[in-house]
Amino acid sequence: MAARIIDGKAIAAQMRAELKAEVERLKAKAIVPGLAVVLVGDDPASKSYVTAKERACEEIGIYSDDNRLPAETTQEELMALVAKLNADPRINGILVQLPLPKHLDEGAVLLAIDPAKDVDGFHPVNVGKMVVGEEAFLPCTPHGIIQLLVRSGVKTDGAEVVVVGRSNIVGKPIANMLIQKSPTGNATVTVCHTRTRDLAAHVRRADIVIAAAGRPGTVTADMVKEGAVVIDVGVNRVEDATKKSGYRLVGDVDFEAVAEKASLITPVPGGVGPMTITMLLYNTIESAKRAHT
Ligand code: L34
Repeated sequence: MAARIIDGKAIAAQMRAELKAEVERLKAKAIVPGLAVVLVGDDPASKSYVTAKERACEEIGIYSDDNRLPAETTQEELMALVAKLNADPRINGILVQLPLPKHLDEGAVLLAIDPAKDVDGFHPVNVGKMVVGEEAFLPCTPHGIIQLLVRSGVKTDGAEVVVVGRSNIVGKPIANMLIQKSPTGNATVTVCHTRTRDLAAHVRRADIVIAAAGRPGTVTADMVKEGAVVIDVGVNRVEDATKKSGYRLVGDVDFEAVAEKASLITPVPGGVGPMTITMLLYNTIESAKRAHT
């Protein structure tokens, strides 16, 4: 079987058009959603994601407040900025791009963000609400994956899902979302990680594979069941002298070979990445609506 491509860029563009119309409706009621973006240091990948997030805000009419701090920023300075943004009524969402430089305490920063402005869904209050199935901001990457599945007609009810990776940003939340008793859940989920004994044996059973290990070549064609749906969350920069930038992006999946066996597959770039940004816009608009009801 040759896979159909799940075009994340196209699905993201369609959702952003819907969100733009929603922002216009809010503006007619004098509500302007606002997102504060915080980047500490100058990691090139983080810089490009943050810039893309700000540009996406502009495109759909969300006010964006850019906060770029030097790598030497202290914990106290960062905590003071978060406190200021918590108190600013123009700001409905606060995004602190991860990872932070090593000398900073990530957990303490995430805990300091007002849960009502935590549009990344990383505050323990929102994580806990998600786990027990209460309404909460859902983390953007897994939320984007759910949207890709829904909008591609993939049913999760009763499906065997194998998640490869157990990060707080992707693996843990997507596994939780997919086991919820809900129309976008009801899956049987296995989470694999670096200590899993026989990765291939698990992945071979999957109707849906979610590769979020952060390592190229993690999922190879021999591991994938004929007709499986493959979602590639990896965004790995590998050196490539033929590119102007000196690198190219690859996912965690051996795309060419796996595409021969899968029924549906996401590309990298142009798969999950654009949806992550789109769900951040979605959550910011939701937050603005909640602030005004
Ligand atoms: N706080 N930190 C916080 N929230 C997040 O949701 C993120 N994440 C991850 C890293 N740290 C974070 C992102 O924003 C990963 N991530 C992210 C966002 C966007 C893209 C990839 C990862 C993206 O747009 N990817 C494009 C290619 C971009 C490029 O050319 O470099 C794509 O098509 O996949």
